[in-house]
Amino acid sequence: MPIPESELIINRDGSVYHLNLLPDHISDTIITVGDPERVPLVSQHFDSIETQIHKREFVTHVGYYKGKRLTVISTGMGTDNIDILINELDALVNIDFVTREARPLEERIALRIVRVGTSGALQADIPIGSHLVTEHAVGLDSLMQFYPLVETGLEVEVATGIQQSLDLAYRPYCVRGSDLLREQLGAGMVVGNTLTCPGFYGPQGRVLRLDLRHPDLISRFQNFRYQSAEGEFRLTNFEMETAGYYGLGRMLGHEVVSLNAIVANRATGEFATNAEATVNDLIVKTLDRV
Ligand code: R1P
Ligand code: URA
Repeated sequence: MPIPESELIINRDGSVYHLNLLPDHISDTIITVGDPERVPLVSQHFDSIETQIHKREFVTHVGYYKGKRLTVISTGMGTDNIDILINELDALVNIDFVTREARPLEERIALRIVRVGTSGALQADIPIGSHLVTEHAVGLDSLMQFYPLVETGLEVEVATGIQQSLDLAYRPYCVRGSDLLREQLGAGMVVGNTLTCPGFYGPQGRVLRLDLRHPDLISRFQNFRYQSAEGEFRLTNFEMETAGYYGLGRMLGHEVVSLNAIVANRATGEFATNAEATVNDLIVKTLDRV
């Protein structure tokens, strides 16, 4: 059955609705960043840039790094944008835009999607300036209320434990990312479990003029532990997209990894004095490894 025009929206030039991209703009490895201004910070390292496209918060540069074709896209903030990003990227490679039919299962294309983002550490032993690769992501956002994500027993138990420790009305979701990409790209990085929050302030325990429902939210996150056969699980860092990437990546069959430049430490109360250098180091490391 062809996918109706209201569901898969194709612009007059044949590009997909929000990303504004054509299938030919998608390389098999895609680097994603939250901040649109970070896209040129990635592509400045390219040998050449063949295409630059911009719509809303989605800025895309396509080019070559040491002979390898790469697409870098900005997403803006939050898992609602990741819903758009991953669904539209998947449509670009796995749906025929003329017939509006999805590829048969055996012909599905698996993308490699690498998030290069900033993040705040939760634990005192993860210093500002470090790079962290996310093993499990825990989503406190509502995106997976709308998809049939299948979680492992360990993932359900971790998520249920976090629900209980925060006294939440709903169960968060927990998803492990690509082991392959974590090993390939994360060598030498802190391996962590990332909490994806539906906000930067209250959901990450920040108080400006509003009090928190749980004044001890940060210490509840810091002290959460889950013992499994694999060892002790603890939460290591905060950001706002990774769980959405991992959940949608799993369901659609794409390899996804989240790399985090640690720019804040919530245990010590510090913020980076040179966040740009930590981010640029992560960009260069990523480009050299993909
Ligand atoms: C908040 O400042 C933003 O920074 C982090 C969070 O996930 C959120 O998007 O990532 P980026 O630096 O990639 O945007
Ligand atoms: N991004 C976040 O979401 N939180 C932080 O503390 C830093 C960057």
